[in-house]
Amino acid sequence: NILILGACGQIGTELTLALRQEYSNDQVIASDIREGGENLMDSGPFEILDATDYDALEEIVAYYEIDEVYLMAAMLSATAEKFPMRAWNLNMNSLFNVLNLAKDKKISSIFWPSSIAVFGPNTPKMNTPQHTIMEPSTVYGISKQSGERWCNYYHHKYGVDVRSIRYPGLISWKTMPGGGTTDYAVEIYHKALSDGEYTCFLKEDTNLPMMFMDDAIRATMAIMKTDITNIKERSSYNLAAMSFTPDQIARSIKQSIPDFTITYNPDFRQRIADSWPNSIDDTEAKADWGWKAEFDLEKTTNEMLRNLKH
Ligand code: VAH
Repeated sequence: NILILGACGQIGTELTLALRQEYSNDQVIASDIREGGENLMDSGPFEILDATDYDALEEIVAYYEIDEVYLMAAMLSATAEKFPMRAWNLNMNSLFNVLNLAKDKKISSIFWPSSIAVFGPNTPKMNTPQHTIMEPSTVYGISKQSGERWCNYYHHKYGVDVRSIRYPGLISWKTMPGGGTTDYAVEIYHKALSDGEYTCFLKEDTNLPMMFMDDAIRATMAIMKTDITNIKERSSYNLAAMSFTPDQIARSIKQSIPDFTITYNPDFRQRIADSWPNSIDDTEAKADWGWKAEFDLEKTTNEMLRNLKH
């Protein structure tokens, strides 16, 4: 059976629903520190669970006979800057809990999300390669870079089958994101429909790697399904779909909502965004497990506005 930690989050919600489509509802146990939306709660087993509580986690793994864990619980980049020690505790101790369950053969495989946040100000910004300098300047980025090192260590030392993807900024409509720097790219669609205008907390030319959630979910399920011999990167895989600036996403929205206006009022998140790459080279994900993105900015905007209109 499958257990998702952080099932109420931006990725966790859609991942749970997608896995319940793929497998049977009762095989996919959702858990989070708090309850989620009814579509999540009504579609299968749910447990209130603190991912940093090893004993509680071990009990749920035994009770539901879990063999695969998706660890989607984390504190994201903006919030982590406000609460560094809480972010480190959540992001790292939840990872140690699942890695140690696998080391002790209590579960058989793990998915753990990394992020483009592992890259820092002196990482090459264009077509950032899989292997390059990584000096993250955010708490979140430090936790993700350290998490990658631990995943790689547990695989090579204990044979743990942990697989990981460096997600770009993710755009989705089913659940609001929580505390990320790329959240502007979700908020802008909601505000365009509700207010016809949006004040963006990043500068208009801030070019960031982004991905529509359907692509991210498909990649996550693909990497977990592919034959273990295809997984060559045991830190985390670069993954790419598109890159755009606030100005470009605003223009794509104006195609459907001509009167939409955007203004810019950069805040502390600008410095976080400026430390990240502009675009990502995902040659290895393409070569090792056949990755191919399907959503560009135009398709993303159409999907977001179509689904948010109701
Ligand atoms: C964040 N959405 O903004 C996350 C993600 C690359 C960005 O890690 O923190």
